[in-house]
Amino acid sequence: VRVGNLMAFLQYASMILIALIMLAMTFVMIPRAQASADRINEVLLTLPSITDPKEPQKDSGLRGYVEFQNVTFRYAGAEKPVLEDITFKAKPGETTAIIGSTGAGKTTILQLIPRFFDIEKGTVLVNGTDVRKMAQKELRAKIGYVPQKASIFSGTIKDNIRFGKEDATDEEILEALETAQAAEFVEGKENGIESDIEQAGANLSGGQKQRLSIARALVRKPEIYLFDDSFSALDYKTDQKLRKALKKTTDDAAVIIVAQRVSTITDADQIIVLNEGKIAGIGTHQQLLAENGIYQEIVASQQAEEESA
Ligand code: M5T
Ligand code: MG
Repeated sequence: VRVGNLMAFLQYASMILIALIMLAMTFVMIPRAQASADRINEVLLTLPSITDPKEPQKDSGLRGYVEFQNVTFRYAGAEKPVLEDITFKAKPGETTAIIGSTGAGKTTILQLIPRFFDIEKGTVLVNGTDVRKMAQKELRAKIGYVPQKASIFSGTIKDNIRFGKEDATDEEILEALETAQAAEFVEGKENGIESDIEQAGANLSGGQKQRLSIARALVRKPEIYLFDDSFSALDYKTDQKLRKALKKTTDDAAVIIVAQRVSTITDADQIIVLNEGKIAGIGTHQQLLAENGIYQEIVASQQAEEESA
C-alpha cells in the first residue's frame, strides 16, 4: 500500500511540474510574439520611398540616352556619400565602361539608372528626362539590367528567360541564348530550353548562370543595357565572342558595362575610372593608359597577376 501511495504522489507531482513548466514557457513566448507582431506591422505599414510623380512626363522621343549631372548619393543612414559629383553621358550605339576597385560604387551607379534609390544632389536623366519625373514602370521597361549576382530560379530554362519578357516566343528565347553564347550548352541538354534548372541554378556552372542571366536581359530588347560585372566568370574567348555578338544586337542601344578585367573594356567608346565614389578620369583605353595614374595602376596590377598565374 505504501509503495502505491508513493507512486501516486510522484505521478501527480510530475504532472503538476510539467504544467508549471508549460506555463513558464508561455510567459517566455508572449514578449517574443509581441515583438514579432510589432515588426510585421511595421513592415506592412512601410510606405515605399520611391513613388511615381502625379503627372509623369511624356516620352521625349529620344532612345538610349543616359546622363548623370553632378550626382551625389548616400545610402540611407550612411555617414559618407558613396558617390560624389558624378557626371557622364552614355549615348545610343556606344559602350560606356566603368572600372574601379571593389567598393568604389560601380554597382551603385548602375542601380541609380532604374531609380532603385533616389539621389541627394544632381540629376539622373534617361532620354533627357529626370528619372524622378517618369513612371517607374515605363522607365524600367527601357532597361535590361544584368545584376552582379546572377539569380536563377528553379523551373525550366525557358521560365528563367521569360522572367525578362513574359510573352517571349521560343524563337526570341533562342535568339537571346544565341547572342549570350548559351545556345550551345542549352541545346546540348536533353530537353533544350525545356530542361529543368535546380533551385538557385545548382546544376549550372557560374559562367552558365551568367549567360542565362544575360539572355534574360537581351530578350527584352531594351534601349539601355546595364551589365554589372557580367562577364567575370567567362573564359577570355567566350567573353570576346559574346561581346562581338552583343555589338550587333545593341547597335542602337546604350551599353554600360561594369568590368573587373581591362581586356573586357579595351574597345569601349569611353571608360570611366571610378575611385572611392569619385570619377578619376574618363577616356578611351589609349587616352587613359597615357595619362591616368589610377588606370595605369589597374592595368599594371592585372598584367602582374597574369604573369604570376
Ligand atoms: C559602394 C556601400 C559599400 C561600398 C559602397 C549595395 C550597398 C553598398 N554600400 C552600402 O552602404 N549599402 C548598400 O546597400 O557602398 O558599393 P558598390 O557600389 O556595391 O561597389 P562596387 O560595385 O564598386 O564594388 P564591387 O565589389 O562590386 O567591385 O562601400 O559598403
Ligand atoms: Mg559591384
